[in-house]
Amino acid sequence: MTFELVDFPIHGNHDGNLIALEKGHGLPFDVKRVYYIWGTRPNVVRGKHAHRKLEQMVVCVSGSCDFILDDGAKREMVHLDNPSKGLYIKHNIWREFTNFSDDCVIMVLASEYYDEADYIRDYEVFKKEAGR
Ligand code: T46
Repeated sequence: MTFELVDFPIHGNHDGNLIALEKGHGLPFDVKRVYYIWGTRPNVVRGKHAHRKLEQMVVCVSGSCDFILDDGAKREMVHLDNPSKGLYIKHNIWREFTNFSDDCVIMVLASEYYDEADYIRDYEVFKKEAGR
């Protein structure tokens, strides 16, 4: 399965915590785009697509949610509830995410600019392209 849960080093002291991400230090790619998601109702299921090229680092900076990741052969669920952990999702992985807490804020660092042509929104097409 081409995803990884990454532990970020925390620069913490009595004032609180800080995490810095740089290419090669927590981030495996150059960041071209950042977006964040909040205010999603608990039972909504977002995602339901894969990407042909895009790689992303997903950080749940507040609250919690569940990511379901699927490589066409196997499905795994990852619970995100810690801003010091990043979910690194490579290309060709079907993702769905749901079970949002009221205070859930997800920040996503992306390796490419937004491009609708990079999305695979049909599960059968995804499986075919992934060779499954
Ligand atoms: C992903 C998961 C984790 C833009 O205009 N620019 C952007 O950079 C993005 C990401 C979205 N949009 C527009 C496209 C749609 O009209 O925002 C709207 C919502 O996007 P979408 O339905 O794709 O959102 P999610 O939450 O299902 O998926 C997003 C990312 O699109 C996707 O790459 O992996 O978050």
